[in-house]
Amino acid sequence: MTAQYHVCDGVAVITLDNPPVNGLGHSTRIAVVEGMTRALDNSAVGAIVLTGSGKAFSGGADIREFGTPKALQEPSLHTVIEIIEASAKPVIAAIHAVAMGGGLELALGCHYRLAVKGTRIALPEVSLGLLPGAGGTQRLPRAIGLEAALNMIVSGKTVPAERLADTRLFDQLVDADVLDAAIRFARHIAHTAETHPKVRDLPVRHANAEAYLGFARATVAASSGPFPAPVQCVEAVAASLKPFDQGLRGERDRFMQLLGTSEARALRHAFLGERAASRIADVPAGTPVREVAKVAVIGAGMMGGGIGMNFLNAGIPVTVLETNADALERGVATIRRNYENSAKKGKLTQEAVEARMSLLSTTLSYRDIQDADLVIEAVFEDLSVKEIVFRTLDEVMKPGAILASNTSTLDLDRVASFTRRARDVVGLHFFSPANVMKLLEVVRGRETAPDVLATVMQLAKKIAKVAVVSGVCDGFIGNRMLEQYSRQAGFLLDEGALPEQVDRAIEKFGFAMGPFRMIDMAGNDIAWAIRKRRAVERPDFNYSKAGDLLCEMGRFGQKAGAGWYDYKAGDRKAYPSAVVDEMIVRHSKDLGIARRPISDEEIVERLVYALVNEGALILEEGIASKASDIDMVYLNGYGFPKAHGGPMLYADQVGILNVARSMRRYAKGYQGHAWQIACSLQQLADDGKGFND
Ligand code: 3H9
Repeated sequence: MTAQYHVCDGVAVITLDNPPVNGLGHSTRIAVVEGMTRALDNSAVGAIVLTGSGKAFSGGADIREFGTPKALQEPSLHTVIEIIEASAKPVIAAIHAVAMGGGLELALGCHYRLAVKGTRIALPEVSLGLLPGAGGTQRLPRAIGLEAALNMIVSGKTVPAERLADTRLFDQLVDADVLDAAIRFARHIAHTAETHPKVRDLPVRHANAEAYLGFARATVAASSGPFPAPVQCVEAVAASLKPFDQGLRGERDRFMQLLGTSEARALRHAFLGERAASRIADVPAGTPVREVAKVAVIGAGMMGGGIGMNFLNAGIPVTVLETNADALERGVATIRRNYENSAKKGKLTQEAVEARMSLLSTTLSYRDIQDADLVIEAVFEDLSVKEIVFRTLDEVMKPGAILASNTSTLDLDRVASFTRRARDVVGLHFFSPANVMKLLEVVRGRETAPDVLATVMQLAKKIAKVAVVSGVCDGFIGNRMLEQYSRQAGFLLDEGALPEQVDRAIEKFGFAMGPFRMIDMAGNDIAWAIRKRRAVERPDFNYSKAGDLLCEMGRFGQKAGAGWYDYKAGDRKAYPSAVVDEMIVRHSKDLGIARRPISDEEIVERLVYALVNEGALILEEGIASKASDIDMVYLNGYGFPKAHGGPMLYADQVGILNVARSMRRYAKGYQGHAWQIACSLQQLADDGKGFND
């Protein structure tokens, strides 16, 4: 049973019992209705208390049921709330920890609500591409006022219960033991009141509703990008000014409409995918973890400093090691400057800046880091440099310390082989700027121990990263796929496109930044060096030569004031460059290519499908264990548009058959050999399935 029922001295207590957060799935809804029926049928029961077990009152509708028939099966959440609201016996919600989404809507259907102070209250459906669909858009404005409700519903933000203490949302806030308080309240109310209040009967208050809604409509429409839900939230809340049942019907229609959108599917996928990424098939949930109370970072450059900040932010002491005092001083100054900037923007108090800086220490000697529980190397990306570092770490670090490399391309198993403790070695690939970017690729070596993996996955949560496990291969999940994407971008130039067109097309699709603006920021010289290495390692793996010609012109990107684009001093804006465009056109001529107009649609397909095909190979090889892991890498580390849910989900939404058909067409074109369609992708196309089915 996913809800328990017991009677205690004239009060029936229905306890939601559906871990982890009492999601209101089908079986829970049935169990609540059964509890209500028993309570209403029992003449010895005078009042009913509805509460939740474990770590939440309720986190809302069961997100995992969306997209399945169970989501809409009766009793729906509407029906459950209707039964509660219509009950002749008073129903009291006893709320603790979390009341979100459908959970809050359920509480709003009760006659009275008691909550523990500090309870997190939200209608966060908008973050899932939805609106509150079980009366929230109608009852919350009645309980807390139009404007406050609209703000909560459009932003999806969580507020502590105390902030709503003066509203009709709560009848009492208590310090602890809300169930006990609710039972006492229930006994009292059962004997003293004849009728019990319903939120639906309250008026919606606002001094100037029409003007306010006009303002809200305009601002929300301007800021919601490709997502339809925020605007729909405003309209649903606006309808709360109408008679209750009319508003409720409107809410239902809008909810159903949003539920089927690709944006809602993408956001749901992101929510569940982030959490699924932390589950590793052969590392069971209860695997013991190592304590990480002290961290050391080797290298005080931009990467090392950013990595260190993550731990300082989480209250974990960090020692940064460098080879010379100047580099250390510069590194510490950069960390302080970053914090001071956050303080200037009001994101941190000065005390918090000092508290974080006080956890930071520096050293030039490995002896001072030997008792760290985790050491992360962020030195120059060269195997011989890493070898020196890891041989030294093996000598000095205490037994059981986790030895991590921030390598983005090198073979982690080689790195581990420089030590006599390969089980303790793991890759922690942070993305720049490391204190900002959410993604952490956790690279699992051949011998990495399960408890090391479990420890770093848990630690990743503590430092607010989305951690995804990758096997060992060149570029791991993210950069390996990016290489195919970049290759296609280059080939498009050879055939007829210009950098600005490619960037514009993919940015219109929703990417934060197109490939040419991105590489100008990262440095064309870095990509050039990788291509030179590749030419030796894999001579069959070709690229457009336009990137090399660009580097030969000294156009290394923003840092050189010139790259694929022109840049002006003190301005990061990219200006199309006539010189570069000329070079590209000349290069096509030298290749004997008659340049052709290329549509934006082709640009998007070739770039995104190149990611998809490599993603499919990565799955086949077991480098990533599930398609959603790949999507989490791209959503959190590479600026893939959230509205599309990642390359693999996007392919599913387009239909794998259509994707494969386009790939076959491109395989017949210029540099068609780059389209070696992955067998697994072809198989899915043949079976009419998707990567995420
Ligand atoms: C809705 O209510 C629609 C209605 O308006 C209308 C219906 C008709 N369902 O985040 P955590 C799981 S839409 C199922 O790591 P935390 C989650 O997957 C819903 N499962 O923990 C994870 O599972 P696992 C509106 C859920 O303590 C585990 O719980 N509600 C749900 O950091 C722990 O999650 C929301 O959008 C759910 N609703 O945070 C609330 N929620 O361990 C979304 C969580 O197997 N949830 N899980 O990987 C949250 O914001 C946070 O999870 C919460 C707990 C604050 C509740």
